[in-house]
Amino acid sequence: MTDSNASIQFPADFIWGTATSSYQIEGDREGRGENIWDRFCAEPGRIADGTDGAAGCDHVGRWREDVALMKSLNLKAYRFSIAWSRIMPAGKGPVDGKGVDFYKRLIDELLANGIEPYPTLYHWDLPTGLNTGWTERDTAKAFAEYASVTAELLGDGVNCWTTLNEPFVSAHHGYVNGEHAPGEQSWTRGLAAAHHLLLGHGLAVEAIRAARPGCEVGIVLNFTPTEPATYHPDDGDEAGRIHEFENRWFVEPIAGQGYPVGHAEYRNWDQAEILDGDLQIIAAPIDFLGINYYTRQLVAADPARAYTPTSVTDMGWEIHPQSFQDLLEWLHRDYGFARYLITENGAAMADQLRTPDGEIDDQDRIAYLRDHITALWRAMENGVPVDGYLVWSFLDNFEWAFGFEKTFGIVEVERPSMDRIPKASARWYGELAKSAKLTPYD
Ligand code: IFM
Repeated sequence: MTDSNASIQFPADFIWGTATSSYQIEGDREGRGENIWDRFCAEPGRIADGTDGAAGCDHVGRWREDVALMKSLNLKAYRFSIAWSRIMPAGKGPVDGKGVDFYKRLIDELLANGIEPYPTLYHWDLPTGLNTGWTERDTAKAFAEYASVTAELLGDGVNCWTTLNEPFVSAHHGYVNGEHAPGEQSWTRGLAAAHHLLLGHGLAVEAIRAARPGCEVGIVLNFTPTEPATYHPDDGDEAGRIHEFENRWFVEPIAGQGYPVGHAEYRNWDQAEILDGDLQIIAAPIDFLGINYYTRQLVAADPARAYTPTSVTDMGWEIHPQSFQDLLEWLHRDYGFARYLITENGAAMADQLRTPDGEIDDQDRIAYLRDHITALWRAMENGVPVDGYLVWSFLDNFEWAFGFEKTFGIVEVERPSMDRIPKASARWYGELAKSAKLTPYD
């Protein structure tokens, strides 16, 4: 519905919230088993600023304060991830009651404050105690076991689970380009990892539904709309290949369409990892698709034809809200999932300006959020059923290989005090969450 001032009124039950992940914010390294990021960060040169995520944002020490802050910002949903090695320190076997209690208390506190918990079971922090990576089939089975135990132990207050966060990034950055843990560089192993991640997802869907009949289950996929930078045929081929692996590879098997043929052939994938029945398991019906969107890419096969965007975030990612609308419409048209949840969208910005009160005055982040939420609205107007929108991120946190240099939060975390200071964007987003009304332009 659009009123005469051209402002957008979202439905009253539209879900406004934020998102984080365990390794990026929790801290309390002693309270859990080791994971692959602990090891990766310890290798010299892996993290740009030489830090690691061990201290996170001390969320384990400050979860109550964090929930109170969310409530003060009128937020109605919080997506967080559960650290597998906090529930099962070795990845399988004995459960750690302290870890379970931490998440139970967090979930109870969220509910007591009217905030819906959206836990994700895996956001990249694989326990090293498993002694296997995602290249091994056993990891998928261990993940399903962990999903079953966790849904059983924590499921009382949870209506909505997501299995994996961004399996593309786990497989590609972890096993193909080596920028993320465990830091391998092999297409063969990357494709094996991708298949086992998806298999783990399908097995976990079954496990969660068995443990908690009636709850909703989905997966979070990231998408980067990809087009050729020029009309040169090589750029078209390159864009098609990248689009197949970054955008289609994960959604198509989940939608029951199997893997895109072109990329499998291009990589000479012999598909030895696919056993009878795997594709049916992966295609287990989901209740909603979680979508992470940040940017688009225009690709050139030859650097001489490279496209240089004019408007970028501090990550160098092009700001292009129209691609967000197009993405949502493409996904719904081609795959027709029942519902969608925007599980991440947001921007790292330099955050150098302050208000007279000393708060970060991030008008650029506000503009990014406003334009992307407007694009989302347009997709909804065109028939895409989206339930809610979760900003990445609630807090400035450990941005993986970039360390703490890149700040995505709507709340600043001052170091070393770890004090939380809402930015102008937090106030702006809090007002939007309260009124559900957005003015597309200032
Ligand atoms: O910080 C990450 C998050 O862990 C996964 N999605 C993208 C974010 C920004 O890079």
